[in-house]
Amino acid sequence: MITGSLIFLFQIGAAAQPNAVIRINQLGYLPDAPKVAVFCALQKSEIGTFVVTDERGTTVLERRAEAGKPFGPCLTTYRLDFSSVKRMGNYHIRAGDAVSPLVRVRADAYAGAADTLLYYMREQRSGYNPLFKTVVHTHDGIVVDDSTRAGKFVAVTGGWADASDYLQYVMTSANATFVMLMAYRDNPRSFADAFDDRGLPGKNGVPDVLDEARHGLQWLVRMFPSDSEMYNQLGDDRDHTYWDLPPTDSADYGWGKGKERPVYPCTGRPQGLFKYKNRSNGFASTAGKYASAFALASSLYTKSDPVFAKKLREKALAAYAIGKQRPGVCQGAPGRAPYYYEEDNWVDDMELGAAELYALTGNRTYLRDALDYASREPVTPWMGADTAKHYQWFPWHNNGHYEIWRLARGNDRKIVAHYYKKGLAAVAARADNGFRIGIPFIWCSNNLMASFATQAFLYRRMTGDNQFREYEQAALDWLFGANPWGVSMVIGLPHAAVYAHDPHSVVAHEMHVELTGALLDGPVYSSIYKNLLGISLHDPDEYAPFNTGFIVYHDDVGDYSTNEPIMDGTANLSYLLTALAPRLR
Ligand SMILES: [Ca+2]
Ligand SMILES: [Ca+2]
Repeated sequence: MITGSLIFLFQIGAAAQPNAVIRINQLGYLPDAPKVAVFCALQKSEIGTFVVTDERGTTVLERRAEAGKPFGPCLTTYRLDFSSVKRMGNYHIRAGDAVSPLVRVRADAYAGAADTLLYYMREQRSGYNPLFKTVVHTHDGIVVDDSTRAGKFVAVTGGWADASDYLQYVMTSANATFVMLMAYRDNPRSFADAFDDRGLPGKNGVPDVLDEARHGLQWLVRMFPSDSEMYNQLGDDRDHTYWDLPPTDSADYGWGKGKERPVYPCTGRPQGLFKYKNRSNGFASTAGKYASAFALASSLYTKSDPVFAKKLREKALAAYAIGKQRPGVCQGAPGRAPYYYEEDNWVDDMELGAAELYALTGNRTYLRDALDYASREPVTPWMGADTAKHYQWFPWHNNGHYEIWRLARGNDRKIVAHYYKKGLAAVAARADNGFRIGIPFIWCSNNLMASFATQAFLYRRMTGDNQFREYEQAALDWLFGANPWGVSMVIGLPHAAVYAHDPHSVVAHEMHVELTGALLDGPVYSSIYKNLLGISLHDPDEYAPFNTGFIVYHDDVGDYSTNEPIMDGTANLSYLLTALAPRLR
């Protein structure tokens, strides 16, 4: 086994030494979409034209390559625009000495991709977990950091582990739930039904995306049990002490290994039981997210489950009211380590909550609130910036603007479309390179990439304006292989052949399973990678020739900064993938 792995690594290492490569979207290109492959050479070089051949080897296009600016390890880049190839089929692109992988042009290039993401969501389930076929984390949890309720047991089993640790956050889980509901609402016929409510194989008459969203909703309901108890986080980074599996999680929170996990409420005050404190000063960032997920769900369940819909409506109204009373952020709570979710914005969350409550109730006060909140943060602040703190501006794009546009009329629609445009323009202004990428490479860069592409897609739908189409496509292509490493950032998508086989995940590592559907954190600035605590590669770096620039990516279990799958980012990508997919029925 070990010998085999070493040979495999050696072969990949040997194969990864070319002077020039052609990077493509391995999932494929839609016939009418812009189609660009990127030529990357590790030294200065020049090419003239590129050639596209079909399956028979017949040349279908020969064109001049468009020189681009260097990017990372690619000291030479050219953009190979083959948009005019619209006939469905398989192609290869040749430029200089480089040959591309198989290029797919298909109307159904994205069919089933969003359903594939759901495999990872199911694998991340707390409560009943279909991978382990047992209930995991059965003792959740005991309230901490609350002057009146500390020590109380609250029944909050369920939801999803956030990433490869087992911490759980309302911040990310409510957004994941919202996005999956939104994806279903806008594209109900693009999702399959092949799994039941427990996540086990077998259809149950419910689209699988709704099975997954409901699993999230049930946990969110438990985390907001009454108007005076709004919980925000389950577990803390003491979880990281042990490298163990969910059913045998031996984290010790002060009352013995494998016992109850701590439950953090929103308090409106800085939190942290030990040395490190966050900067919490309110409830609204969390309250708005509860309100938006509950309100949208209530609308969707009105006919199929009126009892659940009524409960969700009451909780949406209550959560929103709390957010109005207690503006400010309710951040992730650090434990022993300095890292936590440092969300600094809350008007985006209240905007989305208000928009969904307007959709649910028809009460125009909520629409006025939504427009007011929107005007206070027109652009999600990472857009156009070099850097940001960890999850400082979350969600990564503001779905609230799109939701307002769906519901409003006249000039209000133009206003929110213009807000999106300003953010897109700020990122595009930084994208003057061969890959057309303008996001900052902070931790979880793939989430920024997916959100930029989604915002650009929504803007295009809202306005018909195609001025950011090239950048939207470049961000999408990046996620599926048009990046310096030629790696699809989602594990196990059929047709996207090159992806991570050694993610930072104890489940993948110990169980020898592939985390199908998982979106990885993605490349980071090499300066970030070098300064993280306790990070090191376990194996030789098969992508070493491409890790010489300002950003790095490693397919290595030891790299928790670039190669860790992430739940909320995976869910966030589901909207765009289903919007690009054909209807199944
Ligand atoms: Ca189902
Ligand atoms: Ca926010």
